[in-house]
Amino acid sequence: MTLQDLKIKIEDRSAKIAVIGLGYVGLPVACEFARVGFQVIGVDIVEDRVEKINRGISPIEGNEPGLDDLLGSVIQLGNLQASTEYQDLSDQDIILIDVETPVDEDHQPRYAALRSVLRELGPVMKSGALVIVESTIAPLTMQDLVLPLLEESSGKAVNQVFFLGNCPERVMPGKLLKNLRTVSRVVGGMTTQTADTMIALYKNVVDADLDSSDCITAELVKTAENAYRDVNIAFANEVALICEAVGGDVWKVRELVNKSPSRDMHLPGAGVGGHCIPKDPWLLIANVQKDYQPQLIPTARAVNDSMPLHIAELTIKALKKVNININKARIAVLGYAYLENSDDTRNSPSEVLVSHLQSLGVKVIIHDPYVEDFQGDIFEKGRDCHAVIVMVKHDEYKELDLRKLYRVLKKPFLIDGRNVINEDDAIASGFNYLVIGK
Ligand code: SAJ
Repeated sequence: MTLQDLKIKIEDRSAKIAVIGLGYVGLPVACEFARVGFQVIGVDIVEDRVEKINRGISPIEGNEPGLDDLLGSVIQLGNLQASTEYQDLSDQDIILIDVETPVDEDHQPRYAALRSVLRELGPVMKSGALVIVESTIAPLTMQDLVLPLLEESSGKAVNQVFFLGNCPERVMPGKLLKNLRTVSRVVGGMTTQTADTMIALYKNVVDADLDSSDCITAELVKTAENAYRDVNIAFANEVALICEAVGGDVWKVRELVNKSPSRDMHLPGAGVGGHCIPKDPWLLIANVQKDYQPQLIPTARAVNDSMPLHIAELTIKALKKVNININKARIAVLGYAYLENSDDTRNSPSEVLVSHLQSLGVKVIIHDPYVEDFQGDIFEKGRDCHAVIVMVKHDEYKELDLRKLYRVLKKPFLIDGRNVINEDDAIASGFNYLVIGK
């Protein structure tokens, strides 16, 4: 089948779609194409996940508005079914790949999942199929890894017997479906005709710009947009550290800096977590080391990764002033998720803080209203603590009853890593209050 034939099948929605990887990206994508009338087969290696999905039950934790109902209805409709078998993809015209693309300890991309998908897919993929990688990948991955691996495993030639492109996802936990529908996408095709066909596909589910491009541009945009955010957060964090050193107030400084035109100083804080921002900057620079030594991006990562340890330092110094030995201290950490009002703890700065404090012999008690293991009564958790550290700006912490908290603590130290607590209230309630950047 030619791309022209495929485009016609897309337009009358008779094209058959497969989604490989039914996680927080793949599952909503599969549901969306099924919702608009395509026949979709989802493939995932986790048996339990496949079984749940076929029963119309979403395996995704956290609150994803609309997803549970949508999944139930497309399963009911029969437009979506999940399987663990690649063989079930052999008749699919379009194959979307949404598997994890993490980086490991030395910040190198780990493409084990992507490689195994390409190895399994090649032999079963039909002629004329269009394969689209939606996972975030380092620039040059399409050209140097995906294309050769797929040609080798399928024995088919790209742009002749199968077609290839990448369209990086731009979803955010907590609003997966909303983002999928309303955020623009860069559509990278190995050829412009491939990109056009991809746009015809995505037009069915995306109500935003679909920017036709080539594969390397799509790889660069996705990783650069997240590196942009990481560098900006690092800048805010460095200004906060400078303010602490010279006796400034970064919150006042930030407010006034942002009054000057085209400034957008981000929020300083206790660190940068999540599944995108800490990872994508490393993907952006992964394949350039031999030609150019990036400095700003790795340094920004180091600044952001140092913030949880800086919070620990502030706490240790405060307790030392009143002769409390850190290895005798009992400290409550408020917030374990990486992001406010979320239960997602991936790469959480709190994880770094807690293990560092525990390595110093501190007794750490964790509270987080969204994370199952750490829910419970804040005041019970705070009882007899020498200090409380706020690491996440969960809404609940904004209305904390400070007088009540003061009464249960052994020592009234309050270290605020996100500028959540009102300083005047904290001081009026008797706290020794410290906020990052001041
Ligand atoms: N953070 C700061 N200061 C800031 C902003 C964030 O310290 O000014 C911290 C947060 O506390 C968190 C981490 O950075 O620990 C990441 O926060 P985030 O707001 O960037 O949220 P994410 O990780 O969900 O990022 C997603 C990304 N979306 C996609 O990859 C599709 C990112 O591209 C978006 O820019 C971001 O959401 C967003 O705009 O909310």
